[in-house]
Amino acid sequence: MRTTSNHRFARQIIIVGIQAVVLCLWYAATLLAQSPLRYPAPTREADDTPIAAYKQRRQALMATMSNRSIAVVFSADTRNRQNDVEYEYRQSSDMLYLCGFPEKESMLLLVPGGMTFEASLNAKRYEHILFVAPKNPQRELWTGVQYGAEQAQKTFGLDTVLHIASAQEVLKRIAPLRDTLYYGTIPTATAKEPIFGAGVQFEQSMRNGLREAFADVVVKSNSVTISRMREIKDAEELRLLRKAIDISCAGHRAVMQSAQPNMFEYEAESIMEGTFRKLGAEDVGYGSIIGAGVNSCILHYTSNRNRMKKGDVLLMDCGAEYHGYTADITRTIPVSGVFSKEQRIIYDIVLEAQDSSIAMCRAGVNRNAGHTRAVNVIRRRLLELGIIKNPEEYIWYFPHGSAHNIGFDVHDRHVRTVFEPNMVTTVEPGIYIPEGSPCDKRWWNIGIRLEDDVLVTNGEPIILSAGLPRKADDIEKLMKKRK
Ligand SMILES: [Mn+2]
Repeated sequence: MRTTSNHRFARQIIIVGIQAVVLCLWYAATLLAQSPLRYPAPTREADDTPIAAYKQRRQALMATMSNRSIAVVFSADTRNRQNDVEYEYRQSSDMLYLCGFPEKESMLLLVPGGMTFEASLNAKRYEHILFVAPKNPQRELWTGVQYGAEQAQKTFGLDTVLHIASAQEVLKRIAPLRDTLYYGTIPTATAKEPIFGAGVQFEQSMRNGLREAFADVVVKSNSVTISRMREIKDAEELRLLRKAIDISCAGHRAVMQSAQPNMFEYEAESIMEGTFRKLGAEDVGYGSIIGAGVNSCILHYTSNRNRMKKGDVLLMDCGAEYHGYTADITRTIPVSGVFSKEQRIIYDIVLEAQDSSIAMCRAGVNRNAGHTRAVNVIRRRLLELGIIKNPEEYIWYFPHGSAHNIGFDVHDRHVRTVFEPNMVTTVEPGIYIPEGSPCDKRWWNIGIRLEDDVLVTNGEPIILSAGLPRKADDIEKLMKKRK
């Protein structure tokens, strides 16, 4: 008898306890939802791309489309680092190019000729439509201010800005009236599950979904068309790219003026990237490659954890990102301040290869011509030095291509095979001879790459990174001024 009533009593206590906890949580949630905290809208930096330039680019893209088509452009996904930590968000390059809107969970819809949202005859027509995440004070408290639809429309000059939740509905309204739906680069096209390696094809499944929803509409990617536009830089792009390049040159210069034997590669990295940040760069355009000694022979060495020794060369392939645009610059310097005889010989070959390649960055020239020239120089010189016995062995020591576009991406997509004015390409030959290579060991552990960013014009190529010493003598001269 007694035990049953004890039981009943204990159960009652538990129930009351649970009710109290639920009540407290409910109260806290209610209070939080009524939080009076509000953040000011985000602002754009004064020197960022003018809104008119985005509009011009969108109109240029729409000029490639018929009035029977529409196009969607996606924002980037967030990338998970581990557990509940995400990598810092960076907008997709196509969104940055076409509207500059920086937030996740957004989408651009282009409707040549426009669409209406009302039945009336003189209803307003919308061509440039942006979808954004709604403003949410709880989210803003944790991860920063958001534009929200209203402010985004004021700031980015689109015809209208709607909530991302309405995107499907709007597509259902307009797509059946058109014959083609273009989509741009999709943020995560494929993924692999870890055991059987089966690919998850997001692009495929999105396309299938669209084809099912809009049976009579042709669904295809126009990311090549957008890349083709991005390949020729407009005046605003050149201005910001130059800024990214100038900042990057300053970073390289700062390391040249402070590198010392016994320093760690990561100390050089901190000087490089610290300078980028100090000069206003938001980020690096790619992981900094800073390798001394044998690490100079690893093309994409990014751990940067080793100590540099007196006789080493230090290879630095680093570029700052400024307002979305990235530079891509490589210099190789002697840790001691003076190149050894062998290092100097290899350095001058790479410089000769680079010079002969840069000379080919001209409108009308095939973009492989420069690389062919660089190969010819390096092959001939390596044969002369007896480092290779057979001409084709050059590939052991110069195993990569030596030119690519830069812009929003450090490797901007190539579409044209022939140079045109206002393309910006890198020129980056290199020679890498790690320890154990089948040649005289006096050449071992010399890895040298030189990379500059070159603007193609109607006349002479312009080396945008020319402000940074490129000749061995000039590097040694600058390094003499070290503290
Ligand atoms: Mn490069």
